Amino acid sequence: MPVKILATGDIHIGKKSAGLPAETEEIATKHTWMRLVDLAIENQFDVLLLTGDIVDRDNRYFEAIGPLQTGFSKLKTAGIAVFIIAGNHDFDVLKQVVNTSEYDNIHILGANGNWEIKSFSANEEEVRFVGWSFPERYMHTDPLEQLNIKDSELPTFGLLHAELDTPDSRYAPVKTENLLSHPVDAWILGHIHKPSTIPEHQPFVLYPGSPHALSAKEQGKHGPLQITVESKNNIRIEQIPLSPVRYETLNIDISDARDEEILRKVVTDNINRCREQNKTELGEVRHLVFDIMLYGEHPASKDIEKWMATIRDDFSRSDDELNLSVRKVAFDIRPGVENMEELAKESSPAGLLAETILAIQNGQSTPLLNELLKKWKAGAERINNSPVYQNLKWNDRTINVNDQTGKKEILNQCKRLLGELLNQKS
Ligand SMILES: [Mn+2]
Repeated sequence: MPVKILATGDIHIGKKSAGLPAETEEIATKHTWMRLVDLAIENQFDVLLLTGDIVDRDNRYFEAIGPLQTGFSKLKTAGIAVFIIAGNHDFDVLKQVVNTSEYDNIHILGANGNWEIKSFSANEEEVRFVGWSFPERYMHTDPLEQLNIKDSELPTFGLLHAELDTPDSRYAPVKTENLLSHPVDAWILGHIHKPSTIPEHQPFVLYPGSPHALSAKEQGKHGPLQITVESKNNIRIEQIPLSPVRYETLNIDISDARDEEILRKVVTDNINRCREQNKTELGEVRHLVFDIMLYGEHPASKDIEKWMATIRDDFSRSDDELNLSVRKVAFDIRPGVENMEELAKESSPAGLLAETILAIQNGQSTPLLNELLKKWKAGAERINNSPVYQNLKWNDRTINVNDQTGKKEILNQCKRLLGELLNQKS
């Protein structure tokens, strides 16, 4: 029988999600904590791992103590073990909230910044947990320098609240390569609220992220990790969507929105598509919050802004159990040109830009376009070869220097410039 582990961090009990039109009970993280406890019990997990910042520093005593103790008691009754490390937010408060003599199922690992390793057995399988807790609010050095563990036959999980590959971080700067140098099968980290994608390779290095999205910076799916340990070489990890709030950004091309009705349809279609694409992950979501970026080319950008204000007001409607809302609308609209061919005949700067745009769109060339392309290529090569950018190369961040990429860039710039020129005229 496998060992079933539920892992999460950064619950920040005491906080609630920002940017919602109305305050409802479930947007407070303490409710997500209780749902997490219920999930662990209902799905018969053996262990709950908590990777720090469970309690938010600003609200650490009043709001957190009640729910935490209720949750820990329920877990104890259900026979579920809890392994916790402290983060920068709760380095001082956890010890006070968790009286470990009262809860023998709860283990705070690595108190006072000393690494600690504990083994745990369930279903005739044994695993190891190794962890380190923040000793104070800031930690400027890499805690891994103090870690010394021996290889083992047992599946080993590392718990650490830290910031990866950010040398000047105040929050335990850790190099990924140092994580990989220890005999650990999966590193479960805390501090970063955005869940990291789960890599295929081992050892695993992952941020479960916050189980409850707190702001528009924390987009997409949020929830704890389910870790199924069959053996040292067979560890399966999947994320369970649990957050009651989900933030999404929609980029919508409004170039064809001639009137308010069409704009409304374009926006609604995009929202419905987003819901459709993510429908398997929306079961627990009660608030779906959108940031909408309208872009494109339109002869009357002021109209678009006016129409969108009405649509936004009409928009917040609730259907079933899912509340939809728009947190923010942004515009990047270039005034379109009614007759580009006519304009291209003019010898003005606007005419030259129009001619260049048409040439790119029709796959033709002009002396100006050739000249621009040559300059773009030289500039792009210079950037690619600049020592400043060498470090980014591993990430495929170099510019693809070819005609197609160049023309696309030039087309965008010509359109933007033409928009600005025509705007000045009116
Ligand atoms: Mn933190």
